[in-house]
Amino acid sequence: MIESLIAPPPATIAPPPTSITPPASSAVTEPVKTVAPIVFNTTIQNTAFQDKEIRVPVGSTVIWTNKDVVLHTVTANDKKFDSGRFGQGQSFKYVFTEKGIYSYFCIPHPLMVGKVIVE
Ligand SMILES: [Cu+2]
Repeated sequence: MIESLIAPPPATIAPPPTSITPPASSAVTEPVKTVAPIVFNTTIQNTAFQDKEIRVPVGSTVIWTNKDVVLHTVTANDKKFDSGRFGQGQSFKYVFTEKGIYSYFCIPHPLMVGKVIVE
């Protein structure tokens, strides 16, 4: 038995997408508060992060400067950033482009901890 091939139906042309209208209740909009990013300088001294909690607006840069003679790191718990070991007088900087809470520690001294809160 030979079945004749049935030709596929002609491709239908999709209707143009309907334009999305904004909701009518958009008259009251909350003002968007934007806080300009800052540069926050902090130090590592006496085997401790001197600012345990740093609160900055999104887009801000945090600069850690090591005042100790021993090497330290600034390492995010989730490894999102890691300075590597850096010595006295050296700095590490990181730009926080996303809101969130960033907990970090020092690899040679795991009891050294701190966090950056980006708002
Ligand atoms: Cu350390």
